[in-house]
Amino acid sequence: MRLSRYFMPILKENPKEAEIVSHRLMLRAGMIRQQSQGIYSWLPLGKRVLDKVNAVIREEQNRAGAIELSMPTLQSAELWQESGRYDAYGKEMLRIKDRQERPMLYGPTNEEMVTDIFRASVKSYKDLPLNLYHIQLKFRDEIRPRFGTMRSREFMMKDAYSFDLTREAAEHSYNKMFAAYLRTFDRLGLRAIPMRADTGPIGGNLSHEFIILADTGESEVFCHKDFVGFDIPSERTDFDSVEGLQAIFDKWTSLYAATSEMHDEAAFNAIPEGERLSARGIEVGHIFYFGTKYSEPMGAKVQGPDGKEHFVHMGSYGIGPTRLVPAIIEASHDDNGIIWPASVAPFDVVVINMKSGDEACDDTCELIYAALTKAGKDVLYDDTDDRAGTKFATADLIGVPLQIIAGPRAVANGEVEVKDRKTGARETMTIEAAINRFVA
Ligand code: 5CA
Repeated sequence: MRLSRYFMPILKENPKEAEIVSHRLMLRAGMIRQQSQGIYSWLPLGKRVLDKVNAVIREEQNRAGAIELSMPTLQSAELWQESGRYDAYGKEMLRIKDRQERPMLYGPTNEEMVTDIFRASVKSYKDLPLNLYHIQLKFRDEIRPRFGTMRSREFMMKDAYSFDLTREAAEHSYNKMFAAYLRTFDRLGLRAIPMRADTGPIGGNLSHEFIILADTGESEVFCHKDFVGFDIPSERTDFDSVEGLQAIFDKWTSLYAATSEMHDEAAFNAIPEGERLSARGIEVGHIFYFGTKYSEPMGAKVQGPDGKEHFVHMGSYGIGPTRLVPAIIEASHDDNGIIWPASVAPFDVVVINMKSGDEACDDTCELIYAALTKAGKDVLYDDTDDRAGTKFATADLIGVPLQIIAGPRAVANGEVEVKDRKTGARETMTIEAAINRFVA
């Protein structure tokens, strides 16, 4: 991508409305734009990051055996009357009428709709377990939308829904998502700690929130310090192994960890003082087991091996991609801007032409840009007429992990500089070596 032809509206000034660093940096880097309160457009740079976050989420959901589909944002009120949640959900739900005056709503979550899909087609225990997910916009009319896309009214959610014949089988499904979440957040460069949590309007009695520790987090959390060093389930994890996944779950729930709603002061104080962690956190994922809460009122049942009909045991599993993007920034930035982990960086590398119009600089940059693009890298080429200082500041602000800097003096020697955004380390090397570093 040539920056001269891209759309990346950088802000020079710090936006006054932004209270936390991620919101400030997302606005300054031209990633998002607020359209009305708590409703955002994702501009091209932000969209690239969001897509990469979703790609990681998708890979790990698929690895754990979940199957992707796509459900609509608008739902009919009838489904929610069946489950009994239409009235219970309250003002957070945006209620709409169509031209026939039929009550509709903009989905805040999809338990009812997915249960409807399930009951229409699945009739036998032989088709279980089943886990269906989508990555879709949701709307919740939050009382206090704030911090940009961290808590917005329209937001994106990956929501998965599992169906099993028995409670035991449903617990295995729960453990699959539990392990998949640990892997997902780790690949996004985050350390997420599963904490016992309140189930709120989703319901049920088994639930964990996945929390990133951050001073700007909205939740108050309490846990054992050792979580910070726990091993993440490997790529070779066998998601069909009941014992293997139970062992992961048991390990990760063996120490105290709870959000303030579930906090047990006595249990926390039983931890030796130096090993207690009382901090603030960002909830990036939330998983629930709620048994037959939806399957019973909505009649979602299958024939079991005993020939009888059984209401299915269900769970639901949410991740907030549009919250994860600012959460990653909260965890990874410095005074100059964002520092993206490679897994979600909008571009792999930015090529900075320090003197656009200078023939040698132009030729060198074009050569590198073409070679890296051909090698399948996402390359941003800063070919604008801006001053070198402005280009450096922009590259640092948008947080691309590596920069290739081509200035007249180095280029005259057949060399360029490669800068690591995170460490600031710079290395001068031949043009060929710079290309090989990315292609190899
Ligand atoms: N149906 C269940 C799980 S699929 C559910 O709705 N769970 S939830 O309410 O906990 O939301 C799941 C995730 O969505 C949260 O962990 C959070 O990451 C994200 N999320 C929820 N509300 C918002 C919001 N207002 N803005 C941004 N992200 C949100």
